[in-house]
Formats: sequence, C-alpha cells, structure tokens
Amino acid sequence: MCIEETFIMIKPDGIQRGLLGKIISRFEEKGLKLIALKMMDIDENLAKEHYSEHIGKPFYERLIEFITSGPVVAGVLKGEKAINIVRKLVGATSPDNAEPGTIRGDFTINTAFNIIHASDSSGTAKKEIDLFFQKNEIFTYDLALEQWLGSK
Ligand code: 3AN
Repeated sequence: MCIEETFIMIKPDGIQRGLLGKIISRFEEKGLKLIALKMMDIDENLAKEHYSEHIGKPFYERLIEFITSGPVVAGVLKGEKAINIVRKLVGATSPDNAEPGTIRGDFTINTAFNIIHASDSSGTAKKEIDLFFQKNEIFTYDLALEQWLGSK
C-alpha cells in the first residue's frame, strides 16, 4: 500500500465564501484522514516561498497579493495514494476545464480565485507540509477500522 500525506490550503476566497466545511467534507467523505488543520495568515515571505515556481508569470504579483489578503486554512490529508486522489477531487486549475463533481468544477468560475491549493507531487507535498506545519501540529491516530485490521 502506498500511504501518502499531502498538503491542502483553502484560499482566502474559499473561507470568505463560507465553503470551508463543504470542501473539507469532500475529503472526509472520500475516506482521507485529516491529520492537521489550522487557520492562519500567510505573510509575504511564506507566499513567495510557496509560489516560487510561478515567479515571473503574468499572474504572479496578483497571486501573492491575493493569498496574503486574508486568512487561509492549511491542512494535511493522509491515505492510500492521497496526493493523486486529492488532486482529482480538487479538479483542474482552470474552472472551465474542471469537471463538474470536482471542488473547482462545482464552486469556481475564475482561475485566479480557485478556492483551494493541493500538492501536485510527493516532492511538493513534503516541501509544503514542512513549510506550513511544525512536527507537533501533525497528529497520529488510528481509525477503529485500522486498529481492527492491525490486530489481525
Ligand atoms: P494548481 O493550483 O492547480 O496546482 P498552478 O500551480 O499552476 O495550479 O497555479 C497556482 C495558482 O496560481 C492557481 N491555483 C491559481 O490561483 C493561480 N493561477 C494559475 N494560473 C493562472 C492564470 N492563468 N491566471 C490567474 N491565476 C492563475
């Protein structure tokens, strides 16, 4: 089994539109385990580090301005093939490509305001989790099902 941890961030527009609960529910309902969650402000340094791959792109300055404009909710999800599953649940970057049934497909209409970020590979997942969370902010717990399976 390939158990992975992946990073998500509900962006300021997702919080402002009251979509936090709905978004987190999608991951919970899928069966992913939430092992970290916090509301926080992103300062300019953290924003620039997080979006360093986009430096120089036409939307970069506005992206930094937007992500630092209000609180976000950062989280870590864990599960079998979690990185790819979470990206699929989130949907394509551009709302006109995001399939109905995905988070972006159902709730977004503009690429700059696409309400959620999710890691796109194991490398970025590790980098982003380390960037946003201290070790003691990430929790370990077993589901009753896992305990039962482990005892077999
Ligand atoms: P994703 O978030 O799907 O991994 P990236 O990494 O290509 O997409 O882009 C990071 C963020 O930059 C997007 N979530 C979006 O907010 C913003 N962004 C990407 N492309 C555009 C664009 N063409 N116009 C405006 N904002 C964009």
